[in-house]
Amino acid sequence: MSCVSRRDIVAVTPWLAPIVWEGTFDSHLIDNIYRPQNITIAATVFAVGKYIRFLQDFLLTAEQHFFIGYRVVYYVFTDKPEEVPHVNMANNRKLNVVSVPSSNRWQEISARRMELIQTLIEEKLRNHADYIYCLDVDSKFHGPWGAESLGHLVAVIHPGYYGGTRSKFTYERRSVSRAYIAEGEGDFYYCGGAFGGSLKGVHTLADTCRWNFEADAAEGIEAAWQEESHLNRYMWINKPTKVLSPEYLWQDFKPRTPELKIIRFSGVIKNYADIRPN
Ligand code: UD2
Repeated sequence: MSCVSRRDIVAVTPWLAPIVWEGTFDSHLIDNIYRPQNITIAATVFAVGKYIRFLQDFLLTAEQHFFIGYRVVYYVFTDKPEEVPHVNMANNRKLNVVSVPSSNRWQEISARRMELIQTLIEEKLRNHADYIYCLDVDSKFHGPWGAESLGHLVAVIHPGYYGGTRSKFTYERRSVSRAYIAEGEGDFYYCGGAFGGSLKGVHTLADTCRWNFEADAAEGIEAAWQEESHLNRYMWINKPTKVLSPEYLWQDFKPRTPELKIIRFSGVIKNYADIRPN
């Protein structure tokens, strides 16, 4: 058994959900549970406008590290289907392209993801996938991300806030927004760049966040961090059944801290002025 105990991190939430860190699980044992179930994992990734440039590295590295040995179907949402790179994939893995309109506001691109994920689950995934992970494209895999991450509702602790105090979390603080979290409330600050779970778990999340986002928009309100704010509100009310440590979404510009024995997935350094539509 490759599992060792860790004393330097917290590995369980107060509502008794595991917090997954390297050294807290035995991947061989977990694979023995999930491989016989013949599950399919869907992965969504948005590559709209200039973000198409990140897709090749995302896919190449996912093919080295993301659910290796499992059936994986990528859904790439893009306004540039002709620029989707060809990446060789194992037999049990494939890629589908979904065309979406271009947008002049980056906030809208990131925010519409919930609606598109909801529709994808309703129209394409039911009976075709068991779990779904929704990932930022401006990122690369560096280490294994596998079945240890599976759960009904899975959130990733944002790398910028895992050590900090709750008062510093950038939750939406205006009570007029449906993403509102009051001072003194909230558990972790989760990232919008990676989340997932069972189809049912993610469908309810996407549906709720979309509804709240649109109801806010109808009143002229945009939450501080768009869908990330709505996701944080959702995860506070509906506790995730599994929480992934920042190993599952680090940021390349951040110096690695001692708790981090491995980086599995991480956001690349980017120049916002260069890649966002405005
Ligand atoms: C944070 C979140 C991101 C999202 C955003 C709030 C992390 C690490 N990142 O990142 O997930 O919650 O805040 O809105 O948690 N995209 C395009 N084209 C664009 C703009 C965005 O395809 O022109 C897609 C793309 O998949 C990208 C994602 O939207 O990865 C998020 O946008 P971002 O990376 O610019 O957001 P960022 O880094 O500020």
